Amino acid sequence: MKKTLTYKILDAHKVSEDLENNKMSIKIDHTLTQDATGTMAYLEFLSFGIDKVKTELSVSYVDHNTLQNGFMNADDHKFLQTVADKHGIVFSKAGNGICHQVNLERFAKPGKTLLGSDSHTPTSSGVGALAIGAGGLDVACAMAGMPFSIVRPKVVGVKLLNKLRPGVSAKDIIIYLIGKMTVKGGVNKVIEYYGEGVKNLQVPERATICNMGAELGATSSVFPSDENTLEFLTLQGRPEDYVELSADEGCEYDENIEIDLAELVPVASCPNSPDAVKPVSELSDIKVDQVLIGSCTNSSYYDFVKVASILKGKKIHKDVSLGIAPGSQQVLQMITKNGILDVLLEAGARILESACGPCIGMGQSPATDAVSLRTFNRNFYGRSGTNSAKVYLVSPEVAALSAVNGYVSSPLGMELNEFSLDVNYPKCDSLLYKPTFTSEVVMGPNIKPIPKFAPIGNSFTAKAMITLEDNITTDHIMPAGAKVLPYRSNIEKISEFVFSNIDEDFSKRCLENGAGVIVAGSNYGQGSSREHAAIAPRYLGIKAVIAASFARIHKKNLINFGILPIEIAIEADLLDEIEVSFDKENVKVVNKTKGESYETTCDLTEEEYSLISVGGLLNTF
Ligand code: MIC
Ligand code: SF4
Repeated sequence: MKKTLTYKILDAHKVSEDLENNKMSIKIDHTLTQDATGTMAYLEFLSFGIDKVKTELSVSYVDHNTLQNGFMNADDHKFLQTVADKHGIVFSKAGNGICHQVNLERFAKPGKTLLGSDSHTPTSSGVGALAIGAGGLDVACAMAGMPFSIVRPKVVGVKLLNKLRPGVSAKDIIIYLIGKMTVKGGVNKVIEYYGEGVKNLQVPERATICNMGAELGATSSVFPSDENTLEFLTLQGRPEDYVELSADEGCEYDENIEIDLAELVPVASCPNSPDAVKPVSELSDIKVDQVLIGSCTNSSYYDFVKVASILKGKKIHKDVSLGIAPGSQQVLQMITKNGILDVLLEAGARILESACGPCIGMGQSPATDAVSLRTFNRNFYGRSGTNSAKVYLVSPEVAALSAVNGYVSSPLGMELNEFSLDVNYPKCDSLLYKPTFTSEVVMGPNIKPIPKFAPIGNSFTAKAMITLEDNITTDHIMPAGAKVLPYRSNIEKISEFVFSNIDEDFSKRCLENGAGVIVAGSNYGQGSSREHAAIAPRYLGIKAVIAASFARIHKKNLINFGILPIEIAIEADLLDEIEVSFDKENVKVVNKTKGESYETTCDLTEEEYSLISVGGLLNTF
């Protein structure tokens, strides 16, 4: 049978299959963690009592919490470094760059499976790996050699034709696709790219597209590995990692989409959702206050070449603040050597650390009501740190041109690339540490043990602690940013902030009531992989989330921590009394306040059901 590239890789890693429940489990070759999810992941890994990771390669990055306002972040970094050294994990120190950019440069290999405790892990699929985002506990299990289970994904074949026009970017391809498929259109699907247009995209462009496939809710995205991949890996000094990979000619996809690259125009994701897409030409009367170029989506050398060719000899508009965060030390070294940094400085850019920074609200929050143009991947409500800010997601070309003009501007037709791409990439690995197995784990006062949770039981009555609309993000549930991120290793403290951007009293209300349920619309928990969005509500007494549908990673995180995800749309108001009873087959929900009752099938596998029954995965060890 002719196979898609997705199933070639999945089948080569298949450990077991449960066709009745449409699930499969796969062997994981590589893992990555970042600090904001990593401290939990390693606390979980340590609880297994295993000496050395069982993967081919595991890398621990520090890139999110690099602000170090107080001892908390630095405590986390030390913990991560010592765990890595002791247990056979490569450590990437703060300053080395954003996990996905560094992983693409230094480690990603075609044909390998990579599981990362960050939703943008699929960035590494740009070289033809199958890279998947997951909660920290799933990654901890993979490091312990356990298979990872997924819903057998549908494969969406995206055929790319022709070539992008000048001024149109890989970012426009993925924003266009998100506009078409919406933020829930990719749930339990892999987006597979093929067609003659693929060869016109370099690996960094493919990585941008795979990165933002996370905004479709997709399990992963994948590109074939071809001569461009070989060139990229050769420039990175690791041509031996190359394997040619593609789908079988004539294979069948579950869904088909065709994109003529030559017809695309610059587009933007408008506030506050990546799928609120408009052509940039329709936004030209919007005055811009801030422009930020960076994040794991667009911070490659390739991106800065284009930015510099727009900024060369120009000054940014006096009312605009332009921040630049190169994705890695390697990128920073390259732009320094090749004169790009000078161009950026002369134009008036502020140079930020090679880290996630403003993408996760760690600094650079815009002014009240300000318009911020970002080359990032998420513009969810409140994520920038300023609830009233209007954040637009755009390509580096749109960002750079708009920074000069002071208004949203379309670069369509602009010939770019004055700087050579043919450079020797510095193998700047001075902040990467191979394990020496000599450290003792250091747990500073910021690292608190993970709370133990009792099982929720098969029937309970609890009040609706909050009622929510569709597409609630993990940024709504468990906000990030400079104030909250330092507490990622302290569940009791971080639980004070659950839903705090939209409902200040949530955590107090939960603690007063002792137990509760969350009622929501479709695609609940979209966005990040942060398992804190499950653990902290569980800590506050949440026993079930009743939602019309769930995002993939968040649903798994809920199950992992013993919260029952119930997939059904119900009517409820705040503090309505909700009775839940369930067994292996069925779930019954009664809104006792309204006198309405609902029934649905229990769509948990045998294994998931037993996890809920014992109070979560950690109780099984
Ligand atoms: C994000 O982009 O939302 C994050 C911050 O990288 C998260 C992980 C986290 O919350 O720590 C993600 O994408 O999974
Ligand atoms: Fe970091 Fe932003 Fe990428 Fe998340 S999306 S990994 S916060 S740069």
